[in-house]
Amino acid sequence: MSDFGAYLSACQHRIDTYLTQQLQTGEPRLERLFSAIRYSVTHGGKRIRPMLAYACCEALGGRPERADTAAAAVEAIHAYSLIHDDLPAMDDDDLRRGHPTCHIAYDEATAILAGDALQALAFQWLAQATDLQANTRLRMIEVLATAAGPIGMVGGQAIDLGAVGEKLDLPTLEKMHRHKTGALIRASVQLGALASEQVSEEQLKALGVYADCIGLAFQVQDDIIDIESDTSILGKQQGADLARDKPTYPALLGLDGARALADTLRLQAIEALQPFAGDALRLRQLADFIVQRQF
Ligand code: GRG
Repeated sequence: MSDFGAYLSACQHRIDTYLTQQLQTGEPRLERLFSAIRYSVTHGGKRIRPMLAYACCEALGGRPERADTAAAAVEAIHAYSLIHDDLPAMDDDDLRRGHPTCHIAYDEATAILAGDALQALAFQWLAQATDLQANTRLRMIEVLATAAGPIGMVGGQAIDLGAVGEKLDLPTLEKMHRHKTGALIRASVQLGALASEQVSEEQLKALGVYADCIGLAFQVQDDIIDIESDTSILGKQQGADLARDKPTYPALLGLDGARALADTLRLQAIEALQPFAGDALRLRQLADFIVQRQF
């Protein structure tokens, strides 16, 4: 395994252990709810957001344990968003990460509550992280609430739902993704940086540029992976027909255009890390990983 592969595995192990510890209950009447929460959080997932939080904290000289709460909070919000996105009222999906979705494995009411609980837990964990200064915790709560709420992820989901059946142009597609997926990726970077408790406003600004570039690159690559898997299942013509009907980057730019955009964003992200020199190795590698991943 490469050095970076080992780093990813170590981060995944760290956050999985931390989340599993946090998501236990001794109350028998709450066991079904906690079981649904653990099922949704611990059944797979690349853990890109926690990795960004850890890598950012480390780039600023903070030890990984300082970023445990930040990493867990962003992953909890991400897990809640996937549970709710899969519900019949939204995407109505039966499978997530190759397993039955939460409302199929449990039931719809439990899935709604599991998502609600994860959202609340994210903020509870941040508020209770007494190893961090009170003003750091307050700022982290503000950053995460803004990213998750109506001018962030929830707003992006609303734009997406409101545009069903419409042909979106490139600026509208970008706006939707900057809210829906980009906002939480940006928060992962910001929370990791704040957890170091030694980040300047200038460094936060540079990391914001990095995060915006990788956030969009993440979505472009996600669209590319979707088209490539449709094409390998349905064949080239049907895959291309399906691709044209969805508001995606390959539909608007062609597959080669989308690949070029993802790479341009990757390079812009890496450029934004210049002030951090060698300290940002993991963040550079994560930018490469986000664009080169095939899953
Ligand atoms: C329901 C409030 C609410 C919001 C939902 C993020 C979102 C908004 C919906 C997810 C829909 C989706 C599949 C978007 C594409 C990009 C994306 C977020 C993919 C999943 O993220 P990964 O690849 O997932 O990091 P894993 O499984 O690795 O954790």
